[in-house]
Amino acid sequence: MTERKHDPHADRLSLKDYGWNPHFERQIADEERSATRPVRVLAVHRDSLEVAGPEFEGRVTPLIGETEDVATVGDWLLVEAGAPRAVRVLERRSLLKRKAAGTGRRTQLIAANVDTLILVTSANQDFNTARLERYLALAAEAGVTPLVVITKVDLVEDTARYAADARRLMPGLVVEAFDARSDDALACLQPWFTRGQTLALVGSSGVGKSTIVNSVSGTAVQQTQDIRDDDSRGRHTTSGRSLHRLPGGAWLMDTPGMRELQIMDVAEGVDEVFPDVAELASACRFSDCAHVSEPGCAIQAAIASGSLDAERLKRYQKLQREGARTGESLAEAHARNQRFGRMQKNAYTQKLKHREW
Ligand SMILES: Nc1nc2c(ncn2[C@@H]2O[C@H](COP(=O)(O)OP(=O)(O)OP(=O)(O)O)[C@@H](O)[C@H]2O)c(=O)[nH]1
Ligand SMILES: [Mg+2]
Ligand SMILES: [Zn+2]
Repeated sequence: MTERKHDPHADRLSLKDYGWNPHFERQIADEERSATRPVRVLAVHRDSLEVAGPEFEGRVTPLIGETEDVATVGDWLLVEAGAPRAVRVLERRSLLKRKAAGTGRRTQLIAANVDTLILVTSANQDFNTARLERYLALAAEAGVTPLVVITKVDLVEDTARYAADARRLMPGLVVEAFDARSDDALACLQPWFTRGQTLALVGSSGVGKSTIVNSVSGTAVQQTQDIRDDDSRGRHTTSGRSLHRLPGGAWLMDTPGMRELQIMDVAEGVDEVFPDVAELASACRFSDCAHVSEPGCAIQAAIASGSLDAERLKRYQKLQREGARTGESLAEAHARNQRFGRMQKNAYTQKLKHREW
């Protein structure tokens, strides 16, 4: 761990530069202020966390606990002053998670405290409306602003069609399209990269997430895949998640491509992505309408009149079923988070009072 306090020449960033705000400040007990240091998790390794803050940066031993209680990339962590030990994770402002690949109900945390989620898709084979909607639901549920980026526009003739298709998915959705290897990437994304903002890139393998990180950083910080032959298909070039500070002062997180994105807890997220369908559903005669052959079904009427795409209804229902199967309600999750935050805080303040370590 590097103590930065004694180096007057170090280009010291403030807590705010790392993304700190009153939401986190409020969570610190008076006793903790002198005994701990807040740091941001930049990367998670097998047996250590890479962290950085105004007062130190380096590696700390991770906390042990349930999936949601351990630190993930983007988290704010209190570490003991003078010792590389994590004390507790501060309550998050946002949490992106998914159902871990394969079967079972295991959760995988993707990123914490992200302000904007950049959904990356390429203008060729990867472009898929259902997948984009899935990512949009993930962002909506986590309370994170989505931004759609379409890469590889140099490989197709009609970029405008892809961008228009994406814009139709959600009211007010911002869509940018560029060649990720060019200066256009930075030019298009610059307005989003303000000091202290945290952004994360998600999308399938090979769409150009790491290429974007490199283009906007001005250096090759992330490895990208140059040749994708049949042998390399399915292999991910980026294997872990990491947070990078950009020249303008924003934080950008690269993630490995996700082959399977299972949504959790998306009941509300889905309605936000499909406000048209949700609104029609509320106009059905029966509140438990299955939108199949019920009399007075507003959705079937809209499909018959051509104002709603039957495929869009199917995708909406699929995401809803998935969310209902895997999710606890938002209120439940929130209550659990708060309980957890309070519990950790109390345990730690008690410990400080009795100095029992
Ligand atoms: N022609 C073209 N190639 C691109 C563009 N963006 C990325 N590529 C290329 O696509 C390949 C994959 O890019 P990466 O940035 O490694 O993709 P990734 O999304 O990080 O992939 P994973 O790390 O496996 O998830 C590289 O060869 C890039 O040079 C683009 O806009 N146009
Ligand atoms: Mg990558
Ligand atoms: Zn109906």
